[in-house]
Amino acid sequence: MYSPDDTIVAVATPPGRGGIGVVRVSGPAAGGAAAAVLRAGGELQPRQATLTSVVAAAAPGRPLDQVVATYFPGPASYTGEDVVEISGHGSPVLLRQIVEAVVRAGARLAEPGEFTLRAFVNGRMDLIQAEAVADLIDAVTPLQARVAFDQLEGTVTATIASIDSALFDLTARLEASIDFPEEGYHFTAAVAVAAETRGLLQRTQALLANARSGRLVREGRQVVILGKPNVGKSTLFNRLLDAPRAIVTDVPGTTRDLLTETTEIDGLPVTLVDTAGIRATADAVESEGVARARGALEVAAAVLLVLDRSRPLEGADRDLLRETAAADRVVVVNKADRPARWEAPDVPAAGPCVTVSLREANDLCELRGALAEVLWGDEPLRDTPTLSNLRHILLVEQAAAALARAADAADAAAPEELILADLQDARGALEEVTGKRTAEDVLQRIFARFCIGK
Ligand SMILES: Nc1nc2c(ncn2[C@@H]2O[C@H](COP(=O)(O)OP(=O)(O)OP(=O)(O)O)[C@@H](O)[C@H]2O)c(=O)[nH]1
Ligand SMILES: [Mg+2]
Repeated sequence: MYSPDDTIVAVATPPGRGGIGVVRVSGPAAGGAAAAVLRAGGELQPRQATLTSVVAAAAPGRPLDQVVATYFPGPASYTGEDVVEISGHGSPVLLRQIVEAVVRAGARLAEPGEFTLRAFVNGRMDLIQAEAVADLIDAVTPLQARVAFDQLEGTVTATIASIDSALFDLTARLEASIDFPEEGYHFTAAVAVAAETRGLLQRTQALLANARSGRLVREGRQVVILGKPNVGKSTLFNRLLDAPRAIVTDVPGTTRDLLTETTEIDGLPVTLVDTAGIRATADAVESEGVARARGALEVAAAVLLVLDRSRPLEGADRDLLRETAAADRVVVVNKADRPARWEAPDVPAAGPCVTVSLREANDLCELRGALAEVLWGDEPLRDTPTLSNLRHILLVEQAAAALARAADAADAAAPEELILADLQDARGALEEVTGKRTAEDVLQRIFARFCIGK
């Protein structure tokens, strides 16, 4: 990995123009680099915003911009190192010049996620919290942000750390028993080991109990909109997104490709996929679109099947009803503003069926409700789930399995070595969650998800 001796710099605010833009500098030479580019007239006072100007190394006489600079001395900074934040006007050109000036003063450009990586390496946060930073920044719903923030605050960290330290204690006693065999279970009795292990297993399982809803909050669900051409799929897509994202025309076969957008339903992220109307066609582009629509059905969590009530129900509609019968599905009977050619009960459809007019201004409450019901039913989403990241969930599951094995072994009064091996597996898995022992390639993969400046 990168050397911690380097001092790194990057623009920390998003690309584009804004009221302000922040350049972040971190590392042993942060203070020196800042002094070289700022005209602060003396050292920056720790944690005090200083109004000053920034100059380019090439032309020290002419300020580039007026800025506010703040110095956070390590170790009590975001990265644990000396950090200087320079807030200038949010112009990409200016911010680039400030970064350049800092680089000339001895820093190098930061890699993606390197500030947070350093915070992790310096023990300012564990891996759960570092990953929560990325989740918090990426959150698209308030619930996602809340779950991520809870993790950043250390809820999961604290639970795992306390299970891990109890495990450490238990393994230490078992190791002592092994080291002094003549004493037998002197340091800890087999029944006590079994009871303690079951207690830890329970706590681990409690952590997993709402992981399903945690994953749901973090990852959301994909919903594919299917139907014959011209039934109003793209109209539905736009209505649910509240934006005219897809082209809507009265020409059947308007949509050719898959369109994907994320929205929220009930505070949870839903990725909607608009598709080409399904029909047999000689047009090469359209038939590729139809193939993609069918492909989308295979990966989606649920289907919105749109039917047009103002036209007779055809074989193609019935085929689609049959093809999607096994899926989690809401049948949307559209164009209710026009004379009906058939009624909803004529549809041999299992599951919810909602009659609407997507063209009229209505709130789609019933449809959203039916979709929410199909997607997460009575999943308890109102309590903030703790685990949400699949990497964490899989490792905690591994720990739970190892604890269960250890408890069974202890029940059967198996040799201490066997029990110990399982307990150590459990510890290994838990410590991989927090990053206490995590392979470098795993770290690299995690931090590659970040943008530069985070
Ligand atoms: N009267 C009426 N027309 C509607 C309604 N919903 C959609 N339409 C019209 O139906 C036509 C087709 O709508 P689209 O949303 O493009 O249909 P689609 O299913 O995406 O069509 P393709 O992309 O061709 O498969 C457009 O002219 C819409 O304005 C409705 O509730 N009532
Ligand atoms: Mg369309």
